[in-house]
Amino acid sequence: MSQVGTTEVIDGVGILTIDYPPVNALSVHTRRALDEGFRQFAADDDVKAIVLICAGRTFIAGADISEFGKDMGGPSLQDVFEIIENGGKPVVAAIHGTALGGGYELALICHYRIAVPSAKVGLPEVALGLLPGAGGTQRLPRIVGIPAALDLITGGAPTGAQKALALGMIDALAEEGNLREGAIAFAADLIQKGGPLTRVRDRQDKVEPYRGKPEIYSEYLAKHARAFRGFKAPFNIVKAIEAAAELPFEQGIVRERELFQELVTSTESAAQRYYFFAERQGAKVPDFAKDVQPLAIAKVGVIGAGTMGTGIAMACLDAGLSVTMVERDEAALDRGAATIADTYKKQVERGRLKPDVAEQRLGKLDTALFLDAVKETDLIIEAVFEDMDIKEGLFAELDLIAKPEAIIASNSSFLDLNEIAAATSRPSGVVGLHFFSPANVMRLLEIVRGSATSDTTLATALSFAKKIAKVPVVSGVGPGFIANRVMAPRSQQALQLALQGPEPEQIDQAMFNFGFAMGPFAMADLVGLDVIGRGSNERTLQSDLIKIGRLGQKKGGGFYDYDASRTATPSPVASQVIADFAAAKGVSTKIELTADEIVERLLYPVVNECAKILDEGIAARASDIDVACILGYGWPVYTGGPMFWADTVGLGKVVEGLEAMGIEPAKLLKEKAANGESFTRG
Ligand code: 3H9
Repeated sequence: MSQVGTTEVIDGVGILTIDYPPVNALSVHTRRALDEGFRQFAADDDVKAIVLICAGRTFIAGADISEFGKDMGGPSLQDVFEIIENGGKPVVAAIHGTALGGGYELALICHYRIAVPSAKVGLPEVALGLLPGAGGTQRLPRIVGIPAALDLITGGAPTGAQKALALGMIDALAEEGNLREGAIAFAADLIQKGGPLTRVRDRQDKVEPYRGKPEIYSEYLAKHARAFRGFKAPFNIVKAIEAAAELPFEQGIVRERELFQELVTSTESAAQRYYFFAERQGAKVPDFAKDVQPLAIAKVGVIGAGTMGTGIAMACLDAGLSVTMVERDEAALDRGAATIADTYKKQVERGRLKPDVAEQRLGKLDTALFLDAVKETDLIIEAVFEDMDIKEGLFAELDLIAKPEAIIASNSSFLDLNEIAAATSRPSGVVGLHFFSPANVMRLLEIVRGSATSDTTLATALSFAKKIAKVPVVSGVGPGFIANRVMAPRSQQALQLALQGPEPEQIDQAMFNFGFAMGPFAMADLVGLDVIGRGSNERTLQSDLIKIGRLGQKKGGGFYDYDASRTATPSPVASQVIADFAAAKGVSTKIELTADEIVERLLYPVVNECAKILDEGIAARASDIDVACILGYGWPVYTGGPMFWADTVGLGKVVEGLEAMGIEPAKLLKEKAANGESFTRG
């Protein structure tokens, strides 16, 4: 027996324990251990029933994602499934942690599933641009029916044990902490009862009512058109589930296999699998001592009760932390506190939050008008007006008030963190925590590492990010840090292009088609032209629009005209302002571009900025930039982010495109293109 699997027999129950850290993924080693274990039990006449259980933090969390696209070797999943399903002995999957993807598909092959109440089960392959390719699309509908299977598999979210029991996804609950005993007792009971074995594949009752109803699938796709846009996997998932209703099981499996194969070889899935690991890389800082212990954070001080301050406060409250929110202006403080209370109230009304949990969270919020109130907090996050003098003054004050070991963080989105830190006597305890708005919703947290930020401070910032369920990306100090800096050229290029002929709606449409939720002009109108242009005295296209009261959606017009329900239509007034501005700037060349050319004009310069930021060491890895753009700017995940996308396009082509636009390609970009290298592959 390999080290990954151990077997033992207790009173006729064979117990196979899989131990392959960290998540017992179905690697070649795990498959081998399963194959050997089940063969051994099949040959052992003393074994009348089998329990499959896992050691460590979780049941099998799926296929080994790092194996896709490689020669897998060893027994296939199909081989393993065959001996479990048709081995003639009842098999009970004993689930703790998360039984996901291939792990839950394996549990579906077993004749019974028992789980502890804290366990979760599900088929999350859609997030990797895949579909469950080991029978999940054929077996789950046979348990839960077609409509539920559509939601569960295209949504991908894991289902908690209680709900899973109600849906039939598991058969029984074991006592928390007593899974092994519970599963053995369950198996012993099966031996006693005897009787024929039930296989999920043979069940028809849940799919029969949906047979011959193709409209179910077309209506489902139409209903979710917005969410599925640009992705490949949801469409193949729907086709596979339709096959579960329409085809005999064996043929359904063949169809699933074809549809899986299409996905696993697609660029979209490669991008999404890359992104899975990229997200987890962010917390691993390359030049950083591994054994540094983070400080404990229980109480957080938030300075500023504006949009950012209240969002940050809620992100902390949501994670069970105590928050003291300070604002010098009483009315602003009251407004901020009311916003928080109101947000929780709405979440309760929508059934997203239990009333007692909302109350607990609000119970952990203190408000104060004086900075002194944060003197006991472990972490202080400043979210005041973006002005260096104000920040320096505040940090000098906080330095005197805060506990010596407290960490003081700035939420500034572009100011120099080293300068801010220098206003204190403890620059090693100062770090940037750049949240994206709304801070309680957006998952990205840029952690800005100043030149004096200590490893302990950085480790604490990283563990704080995990605590509040954010994805951290560490950035060096530089204007705009990572996401804002690399995405800035997209807007600049859009504004320039608009002077040369293409209308804002044509440019926005090209960005929408690429996969962004909206283009730069629609985005500017949403945020407000006055907010975007703040701090600049130059004459710009935006300042010309502002001058005539076109501040964006809130004023009924910006780059677009808006009706009362804020629906946008192209604006002849804005077009005239653009034409006048172009004339004033002496731009007379008029060009016509295709949507693809617009994408190149707007996004190649983004790639160029990414290369610069990587070369400067502001970002440690190309994947960190991709994560920042995907989570901070809604860059479509199925393209993998700007760096992965540039590799897909070909760096030589990007260099040529930039040169044709009269933009000097970054040194690193040119080098990589010349050497045939990539940013993200291999
Ligand atoms: C599939 O099953 C296809 C099938 O239909 C079969 C087709 C034939 N593989 O997230 P964490 C690593 S597709 C390889 O930080 P947590 C992860 O990279 C798969 N590695 O922990 C990390 O490594 P490191 C369907 C994996 O406690 C470490 O484990 N399954 C895999 O926050 C810890 O991960 C999924 O999509 C994997 N499958 O969350 C589930 N999973 O320490 C994907 C994890 O070096 N996994 N790693 O950075 C998850 O959702 C979470 O990892 C889980 C644990 C909830 C399990």
